Amino acid sequence: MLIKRAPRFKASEITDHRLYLNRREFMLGAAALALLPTATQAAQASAAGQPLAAKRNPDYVIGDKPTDFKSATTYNNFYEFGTDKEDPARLGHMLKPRPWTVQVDGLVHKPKRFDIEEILRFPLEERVYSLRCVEAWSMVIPWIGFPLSALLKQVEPTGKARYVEFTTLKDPEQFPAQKPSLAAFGGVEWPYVEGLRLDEAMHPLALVTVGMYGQVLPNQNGAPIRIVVPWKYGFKSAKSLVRIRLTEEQPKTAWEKSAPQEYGFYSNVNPAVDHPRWSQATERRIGEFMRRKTPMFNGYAEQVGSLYAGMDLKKNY
Ligand SMILES: Nc1nc2c(c(=O)[nH]1)N[C@H]1C(S)=C(S)[C@@H](COP(=O)(O)O)O[C@H]1N2
Ligand SMILES: [Mo]
Repeated sequence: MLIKRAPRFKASEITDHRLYLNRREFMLGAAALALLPTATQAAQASAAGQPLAAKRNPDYVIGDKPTDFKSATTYNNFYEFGTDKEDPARLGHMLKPRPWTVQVDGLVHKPKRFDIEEILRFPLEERVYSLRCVEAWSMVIPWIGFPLSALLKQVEPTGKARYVEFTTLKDPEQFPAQKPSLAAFGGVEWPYVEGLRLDEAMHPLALVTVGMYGQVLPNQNGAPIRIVVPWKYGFKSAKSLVRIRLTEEQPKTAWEKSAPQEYGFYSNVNPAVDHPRWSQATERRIGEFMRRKTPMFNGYAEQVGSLYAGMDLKKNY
């Protein structure tokens, strides 16, 4: 039998967001980040690595084998630490996930600042979702969290609320790539902002996430609290959140601001709509050799398709 060897790396896999940097800016940024200390002792204010109990919810477990923990925690996109995949694991110790609060406000009857300890008292469950990055690779991760709808119900959105905006911490002391000298590093304006329509946010698949692989969320994966929206490209799943705001207007997301022709508000996983610089028809599952076909809505077409009934998904990419 003739086995056709696929090239190990296709151009599509190395043309990532960092092409946005002009070369000089990128080199300067990378050099500055390289001078920072690597992880000292683990004894930071961080709870990362501690076990976190959660019962698996079989209704939300895909059959695919989870990616190994090492890959899921050393191959990350978290531009606040730099644009290289290894930067978040190397510099993640600079983030202090305790103490931490999340402000949930905007168009709600009961705005509230949640302490992270209070967030951890929501009934936690384990769910296995794949995360499909817009760069055409994916991982399968056993997340721990609870439906975003449970959090939103507590603050009681008003009748005017139509969108939910998610904001990541802005603190250059903890996120080295936010240093003013590295402003616009990675092409992103800080803080990192993402958004969902309210009905998307209320969908049972949308998960407030505080852990993975039976542990408290590692810093490089968005400690202490992030969202995971499995039917959308990975960048919608914003990390290290400090604010969740209900709005009437569609939020302006960080990626829309930096490259509107490439990253729209919806960003549903859609193999039929190519990224302007590469195909989205297939993906490289980290740890596998053959590429896989990417399914519509990352495999959740049956569950989420009705949210987009009648919409032109080529226009609303
Ligand atoms: N605040 C913030 N959130 C972020 C990002 C980021 O750069 N900053 N990167 C996004 C992208 S592009 C992806 S693919 C996922 C990666 O999540 P993981 O590292 O836990 O796999 O996080 C998303 N959330
Ligand atoms: Mo991504």
